[in-house]
Amino acid sequence: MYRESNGVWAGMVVAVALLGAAPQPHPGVAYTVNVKLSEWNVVLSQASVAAGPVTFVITNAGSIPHGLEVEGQGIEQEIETIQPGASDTLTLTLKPGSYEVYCPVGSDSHKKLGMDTHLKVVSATSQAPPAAPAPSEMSEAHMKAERVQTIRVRGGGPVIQILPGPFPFPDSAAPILKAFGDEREGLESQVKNGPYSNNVVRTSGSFAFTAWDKGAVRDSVAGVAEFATQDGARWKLVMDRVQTKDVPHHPRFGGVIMGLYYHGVTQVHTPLVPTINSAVALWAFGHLYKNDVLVTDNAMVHVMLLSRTRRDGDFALSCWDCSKNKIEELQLQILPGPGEPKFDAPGGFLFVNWEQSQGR
Ligand SMILES: [Cu+2]
Repeated sequence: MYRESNGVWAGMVVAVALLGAAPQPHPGVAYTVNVKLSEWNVVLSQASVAAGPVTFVITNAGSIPHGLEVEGQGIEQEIETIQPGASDTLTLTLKPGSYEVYCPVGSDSHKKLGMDTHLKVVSATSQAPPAAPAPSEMSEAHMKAERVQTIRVRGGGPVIQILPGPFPFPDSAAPILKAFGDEREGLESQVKNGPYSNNVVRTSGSFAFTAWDKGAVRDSVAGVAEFATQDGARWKLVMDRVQTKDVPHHPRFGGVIMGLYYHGVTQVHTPLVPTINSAVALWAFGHLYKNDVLVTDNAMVHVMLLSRTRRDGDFALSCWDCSKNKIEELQLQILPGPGEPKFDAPGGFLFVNWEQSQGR
């Protein structure tokens, strides 16, 4: 405690030495707050400023487009989305109070992934704000890690297998595909013959799992899916551990995340699924068996309980923004593990939906 006090005083001495009478603003001169955007953080150069004009100098240091919104005390202002490597500025006159500073891209999905912080604005005539650093990413991650949420999901209703075929919304996805850089080529081939098609067959099966969202890296999952495919094969998947490795467009949220808007226009995960709201999304490794014979212990699994995307009857994809639909579609996607051969199934992957599912 004594050491910390010393640290604060040392900081204030430095701040006063550098800024003279700071933080009293010079008339007409705006404070500058540098803002660094990346996946998935908003880092401010300082946690507090004096009231008055404030210029945010915003840099996108990430690898996908981001934006910035400042909200509080009756103010709600945002910049246009900026591309990776680009910068922009936003000048606002701020009254004392607390402001939320976040990325609004993707119906707040980037915010939910962690691109959210706060700026404190203090009265210009009061004492100097301490030159405290912005809250560290570590401490925020630590706070998030304290919350544990559990969801139990059971598949129900019609079971369908989705076979490779053309993606029905290529025009809607085209502008978004541009932002996907190196991944674009692979995605464009999926537009022609991928797993988000209307090439659907009815099948049968069961799927139930429990997932725990424990914050940064301690999530877990346990569950079993059993289903038949079009060719009559019987598949069984046992999930017992999550995948946690993030790549820019494919954050895996420590394995499990609940209540997120993503896909489509959100710039999170593939744009080749309509924009949806998910009760739970998870990435896992699984043990996969075909007709009781082990295929792999490292199957790559993506599961979502999401707002409905497909039509009754023929199960064609029926919306581009499906985020307001009822959350009852349970998607199971299984791909071979890293370096493993494709599955003996159409397209080399398994994609099965339970159309009327429940989570609690
Ligand atoms: Cu963002």
